[in-house]
Amino acid sequence: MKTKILVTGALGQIGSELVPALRERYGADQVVASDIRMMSREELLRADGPFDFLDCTNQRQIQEVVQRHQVQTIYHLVALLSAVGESKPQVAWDVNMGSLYRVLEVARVNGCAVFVPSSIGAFGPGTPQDHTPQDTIQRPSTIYGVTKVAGELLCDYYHHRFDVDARGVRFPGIISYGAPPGGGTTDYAVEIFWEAIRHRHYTCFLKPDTRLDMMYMPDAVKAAIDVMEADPARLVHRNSFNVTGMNFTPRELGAEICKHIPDFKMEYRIDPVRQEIADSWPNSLDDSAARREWGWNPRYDLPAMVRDMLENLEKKLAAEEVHHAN
Ligand code: AKB
Repeated sequence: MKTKILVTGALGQIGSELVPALRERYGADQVVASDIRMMSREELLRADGPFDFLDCTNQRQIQEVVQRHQVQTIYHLVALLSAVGESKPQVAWDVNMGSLYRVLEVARVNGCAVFVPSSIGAFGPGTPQDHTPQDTIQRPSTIYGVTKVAGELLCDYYHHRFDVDARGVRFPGIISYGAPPGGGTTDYAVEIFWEAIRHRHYTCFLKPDTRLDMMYMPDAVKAAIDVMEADPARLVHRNSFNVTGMNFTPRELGAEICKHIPDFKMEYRIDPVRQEIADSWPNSLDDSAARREWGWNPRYDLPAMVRDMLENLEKKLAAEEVHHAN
């Protein structure tokens, strides 16, 4: 991979963990973090490399940052997620498609490679629900999904038409203890850990048997790096590869947490909007194309993820309490 890297949406759930991983791998100065939000004092203190304010719907700003830092690869993480997208579809289109189009244009002019995350949201009610194949029906029913399918196609177009090295993966729900996700349908699988540790109780907005694929953040970061480092000669697909780490329902996740916190209790108050979105997504993905074409091999299953999440989140919350007490 060309290693002068720009990450957009760097302060979000994925960006805040991808940036440190890229910096560790390629060098702190090689990775420019950017976001439309300015960093807080704590974030500034923790930052160990360059940061730029960047509104990705403004092509001139992207061009200026890419030129100033001589960027060769762009990780474009800016996007509104599925549930928040449904509450403001026009904004979701403007942000998700407007920013992607402008990033691809800047990449075309400057010869950059581009990573773009797609999602299980790129599938819809007409897609085969179990072991969803790499190449299949994609007729999503959310604006988020529409932008993800259109984004996959646009990335392929820029590759065929302009030789832009655009690659991506279809992420399932991502679980992490760093920056929280915002406005996703799979967010329950993150919130549940905070509530389990703090209150021994979680009210879930999806039905107990809603089965979805998920992935622990270290595997998501690994996927984003590995697909960009993959030998292009081996890639039959590009935008975007099915990837998955594990598969569970809210009930199964709750039962796994109970093994560590025996008095943990769950109840259910269904959010009809997010339930309908989840029901339109696959139960499980077939990620064999990613395994075959670039060696995708996740490290965390459900028990390993739950153990690691609880251990690290307990430490993080304890450290925050000490910090607030001082
Ligand atoms: C969401 O729930 O919207 C995202 C996703 C699966 O793309 N986490």
